[in-house]
Amino acid sequence: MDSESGTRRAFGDPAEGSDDTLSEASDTERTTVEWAVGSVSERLGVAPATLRTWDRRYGIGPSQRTEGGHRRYTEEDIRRVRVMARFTARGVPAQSAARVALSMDSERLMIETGSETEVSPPLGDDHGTVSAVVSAALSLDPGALSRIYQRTLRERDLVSAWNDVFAPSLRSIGEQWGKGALGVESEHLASEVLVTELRAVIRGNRPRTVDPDVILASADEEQHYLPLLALEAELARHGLGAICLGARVPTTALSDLLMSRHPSRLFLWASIQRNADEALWTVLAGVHWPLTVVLGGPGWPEKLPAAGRSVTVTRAHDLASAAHAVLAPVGDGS
Ligand code: B12
Repeated sequence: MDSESGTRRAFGDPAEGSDDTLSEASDTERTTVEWAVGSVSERLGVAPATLRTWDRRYGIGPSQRTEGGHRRYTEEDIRRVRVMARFTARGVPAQSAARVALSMDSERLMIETGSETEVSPPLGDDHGTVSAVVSAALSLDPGALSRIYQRTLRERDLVSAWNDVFAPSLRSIGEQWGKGALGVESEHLASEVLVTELRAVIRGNRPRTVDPDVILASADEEQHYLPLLALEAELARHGLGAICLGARVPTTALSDLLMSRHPSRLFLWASIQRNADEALWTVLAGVHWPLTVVLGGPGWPEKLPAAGRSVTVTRAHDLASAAHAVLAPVGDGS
């Protein structure tokens, strides 16, 4: 990479083409995430054409450009645009609004926009909401995360909230983490806050009685358990209270529970790859009462070992089908 593109100085005003949500730093000193016009538009609810005009006419725009000349906004650039948007919305002429916004230093911009972010989480369509989640995770902002999650849960049913917003946000966060664009602390925060909000749904819908027949667990050593909570919440909405054991349930403990209680339905989650020769399959081979085992997550082996004759093992590929399989009468493996 040559030095000019490395410094990302402003170029002319090329046509916008790239629609990337995030762009990664290309030199060693730049470690921040930058946002394309479309994403900024979704986050702030300001039309892309207006963003470009503010940049061209008043210098309220991105401090970065890609090598191809596409605009890239840093979080500070976005805060300045936010101030501009707030003033113009109140009727201040654009030129005066821009003068004030440009006079603000980093600290002032933080003060001016801190509370505003809290009042109106930047939601739009699904894509915008997912971007907002990722952005709040990146900024380590638990308040914004819970507001976005809560608002999503207010505006949609749980299955749609999970399928269209929460799971894509988690996947995007996982991808950004995989590329090194986002720290593991952001991943932890985004999931911790989601745990809290899903638990609130469970609490709000909790049936009077828990069915001791239904067990939900993450597999041995499996730390991921958000889908388990989503399922517990969805079952609760259908009036079914389950015993949810959470993450990393040792196979020995699961085995003891199965053998002592003889439940009729067991849901197991695995994000991380598992083996076909693990102890779980020996345990299931020893089950002699009607048991439906529903497996969720990408971690299960393609070819499943045989389980006991009275055991039906099915795979669920999404939240709705998992809920359907657990709610189905025992013996109905659909
Ligand atoms: C949040 C998170 C964490 C949190 C978990 C917190 C919690 N309370 O659950 C923490 C920080 C603890 C964590 C830890 C780790 N994580 Co992690 N994590 C994630 C993240 C971002 C979301 C997990 C999640 O809930 N996924 C739920 C959905 C979104 O998963 P999905 O696979 O897309 O779902 C598919 C299907 O299962 C189905 N589906 C979707 N939702 C539902 C719901 C139900 C009920 C059903 C049945 C199906 C279903 O549709 C999808 C398409 O097929 C994922 C990213 C990702 N893509 O999942 C990484 C991810 C799963 N983690 C990963 C890794 C590597 C780890 C660690 C090993 C990191 C480390 N080195 O320590 C440890 C795991 C240790 C262990 N032994 O378990 C990798 C796994 C790669 C792999 N396949 O091996 C991922 C994919 C990130 C990545 N891009 O690399 N993680």
